[in-house]
Amino acid sequence: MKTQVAIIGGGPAGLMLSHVLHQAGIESIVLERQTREYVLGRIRAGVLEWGTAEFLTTHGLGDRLHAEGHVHDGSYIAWRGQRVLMDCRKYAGRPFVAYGQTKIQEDLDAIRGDAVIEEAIDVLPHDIDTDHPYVTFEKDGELHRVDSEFVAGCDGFHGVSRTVIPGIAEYERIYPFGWLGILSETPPLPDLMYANHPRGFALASQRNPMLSRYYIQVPLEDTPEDWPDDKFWDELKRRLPEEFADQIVTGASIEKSVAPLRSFVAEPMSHGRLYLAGDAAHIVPPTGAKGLNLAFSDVYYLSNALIAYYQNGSTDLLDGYSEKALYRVWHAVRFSWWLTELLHRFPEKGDFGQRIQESELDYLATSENYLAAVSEQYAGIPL
Ligand code: FAS
Ligand code: PHB
Repeated sequence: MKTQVAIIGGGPAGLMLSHVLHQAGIESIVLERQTREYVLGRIRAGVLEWGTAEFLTTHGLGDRLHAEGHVHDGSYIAWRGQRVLMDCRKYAGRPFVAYGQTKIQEDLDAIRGDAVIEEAIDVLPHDIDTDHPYVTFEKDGELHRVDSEFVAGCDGFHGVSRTVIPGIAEYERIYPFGWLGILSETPPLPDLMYANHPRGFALASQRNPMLSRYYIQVPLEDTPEDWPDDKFWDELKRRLPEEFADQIVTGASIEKSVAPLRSFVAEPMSHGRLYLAGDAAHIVPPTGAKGLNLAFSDVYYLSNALIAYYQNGSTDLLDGYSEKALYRVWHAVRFSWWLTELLHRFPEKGDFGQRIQESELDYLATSENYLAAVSEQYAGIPL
């Protein structure tokens, strides 16, 4: 097969890149290891920065997002009976949208699913240091080859693309706990709420008026089986302020999973004709709700660079892609690390650590400048 851009990975980054390039008349083929059903069935992010919502809307993916997404001015942080609003609309001039990644994947699949070769096994990029890279893969027991001019590595943290970049630098922090998340067909709290509590972190989030998403911090070795629904609801309610715990409508969980927390950045994000985007190059703990938004900001920069190349032969944006994307990546990685350190229980830091966190939160409640700075970062820096 022959194309202009061979894209490895059919998650939000890979499909959005293929779609934006297609709209600009640039061909691409997307190679996805899993089945279409598997990719569509994953439960992940739920918060879109306004810039991401605008990027999706500009490219024809705004209808259901604006019809079913829930626009929020900000999210609450609660601790020791107090709470503050990280008010994105007030301090950054733009709100955010609660809209599930599952729905975005469905919207992208509907508009660009035909470009995907699913169950593509042993995908491997070759000759990325030349002007004629190609990608090989196996499907139905047969070996296939895609000749291209560029390769985009959108294959997530466990993908192959990053592994073929020689001498890549990796920066990592692994957190000593995970997030146990559940989905329940119950009405959510009106706003998102992050809670710091001596028993551990908790988050109340949402997908739609009858679909709630809740998370609690758990030891990494815990499994969903260790947390029957009743035990989960009891623990969640203990960690949220009483007046909100009383509002929680409980019910049977329809999904329950534990996600490890990690901060990770790979540099550079390009080598020769291979360009990384999304989780293939960086991972953030979900505390700052930045993971999906960073994937789309990478695609925003990379698609602009490829379109400029195909429209006027300019390689300036391609040459500057890694540096430009990494500036926004480190900004989000730092904010997500800071919020994770502030809101989670670190046993090794003891009660002194808990008091330090609470004192920082008290300062957040008394300093409008500090709250404005935090709200601006939660809103996300403009693309
Ligand atoms: P993805 O991982 O979504 O997609 C990569 C695709 O490449 C996958 O479909 C994979 O099957 C495919 N692939 C991998 N290796 C391949 C290979 N060798 N060949 C071909 N295909 C290959 N973010 C938040 O903001 N909030 C959250 O609550 C949140 N929860 C998360 C929970 C989990 C369990 C995970 C893993 C992530 C979560 N994230 C969350 C972050 C998430 O939203 C990611 O940032 C987002 O999915 C990144 O999109 P992609 O870069 O497209 O990577
Ligand atoms: C979610 O709704 O899944 C969600 C929301 C905010 C976060 C992380 C996850 O910070």
